[in-house]
Amino acid sequence: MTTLPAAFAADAMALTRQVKALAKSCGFHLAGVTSADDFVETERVIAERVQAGLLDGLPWYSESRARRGCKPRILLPQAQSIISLGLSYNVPSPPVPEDGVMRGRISRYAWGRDYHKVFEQKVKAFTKLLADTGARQTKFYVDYGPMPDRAVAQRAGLGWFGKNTNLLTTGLGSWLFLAEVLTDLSLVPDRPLKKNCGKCTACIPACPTNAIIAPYVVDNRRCISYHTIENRGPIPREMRPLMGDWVFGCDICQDVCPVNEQAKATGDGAFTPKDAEAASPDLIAILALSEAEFESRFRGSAVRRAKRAGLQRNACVALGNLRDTRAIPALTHALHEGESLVRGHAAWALGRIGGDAAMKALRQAVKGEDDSWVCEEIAFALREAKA
Ligand code: B12
Ligand code: SF4
Ligand code: SF4
Repeated sequence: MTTLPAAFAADAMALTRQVKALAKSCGFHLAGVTSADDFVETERVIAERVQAGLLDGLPWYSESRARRGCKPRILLPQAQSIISLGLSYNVPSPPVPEDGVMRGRISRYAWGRDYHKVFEQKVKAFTKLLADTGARQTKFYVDYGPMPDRAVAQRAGLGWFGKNTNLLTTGLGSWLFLAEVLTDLSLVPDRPLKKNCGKCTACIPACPTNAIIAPYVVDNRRCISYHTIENRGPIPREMRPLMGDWVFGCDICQDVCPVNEQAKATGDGAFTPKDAEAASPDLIAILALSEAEFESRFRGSAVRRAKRAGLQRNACVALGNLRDTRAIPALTHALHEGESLVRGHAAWALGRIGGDAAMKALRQAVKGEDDSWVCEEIAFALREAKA
């Protein structure tokens, strides 16, 4: 009788090792296990942040959805274990062409194929293999699920919370996508790592918009990543000058992180940019994209999420921040031809560049403009250009 638990534990350990080996064979860089117990502390933290408005702007991110995501057995009643999976996207950076073209920046995670698709393919292959080990029930989430991916990964020992809120890992840094598989298999949980950021605070002052309002707390409404990807409306005027040349996402709080200096550039090949444009796009060319051209250029890429008007809005802001008079003709064209969202931001960019040509374009545009918000942007831009 007394040998049974030991035998059971040995079996569970062997199964856990087998499951992790299967995850590696499917191309995942990291795999860890945690129990299917509730994420009590995470639920508390998330509810507090939602109530404080720190996740405002994300209509799909509700408190009730997040609370559900912290209770794995609501998602899969038979769940015994959660397998946390990490996939590195740290591929070598393409050199920025030195051709004098006005370029924006796309964050590293979106240089190659859309990670949701890459992850889904790999996770599906993995869950098939899990079934062969005896799993009868599995359910997986890739980013867009209700589960708190970082908290799952932290508890499964993949890494630790950075003060920029990203999950940091030894060897791969924070350049890592996360997903999880809930399963009825009884696996041996990993222990959370005992690591932390120590005295480092580099990411906090490096954030140009002060979005990291305290260690481990990001205010979504101030984050460039939110504004360039998720925000479907105008970018608040006070944020625009702080956004630099980012047109999709932002990597600053990860670029300055010393843990990332040690990160191996061995990310999945699917994330390799096909050319320099995929990381540093020509901003004028973005402004000129038709809907069909946008679709064909960004098919299979995460950048599609911003939609054409959102990306062109972002290109206007980046051009305004570059303050290069060569952008005036393209911005003037956008001021007449674009959707109202783009017209308003083109006006702002012209006001920021300033000078006679920009003023002339703004004065002419106001005559034919019938959208009150765009008129307001033009009036503001004219005041800026004069100043
Ligand atoms: C909403 C969201 C966003 C929002 C809000 C970001 C945020 N920090 O909350 C926006 C649009 C701004 C965003 C941006 C980005 N995101 Co995002 N995003 C998410 C999403 C969908 C939910 C995150 C969430 O629940 N936030 C709520 C807050 C409360 O949780 P949290 O910030 O993670 O905080 C945790 C810790 O800080 C910790 N904590 C809190 N207090 C304390 C106190 C102490 C002392 C300690 C130790 C810990 C601690 O507990 C919290 C809960 O786990 C997840 C996917 C998912 N389903 O989980 C992806 C996810 C977090 N994003 C991801 C990525 C890659 C990004 C970007 C890097 C993309 C980019 N380059 O532009 C940026 C990074 C910006 C940043 N500094 O966070 C990855 C992160 C991978 C990683 N290694 O961490 C995820 C996991 C997607 C994925 N499946 O791979 N994102
Ligand atoms: S992603 Fe950019 S804007 Fe957002 S917290 Fe990090 S540095 Fe700040
Ligand atoms: S920059 Fe420093 S404080 Fe910020 S996440 Fe990295 S190690 Fe932590």
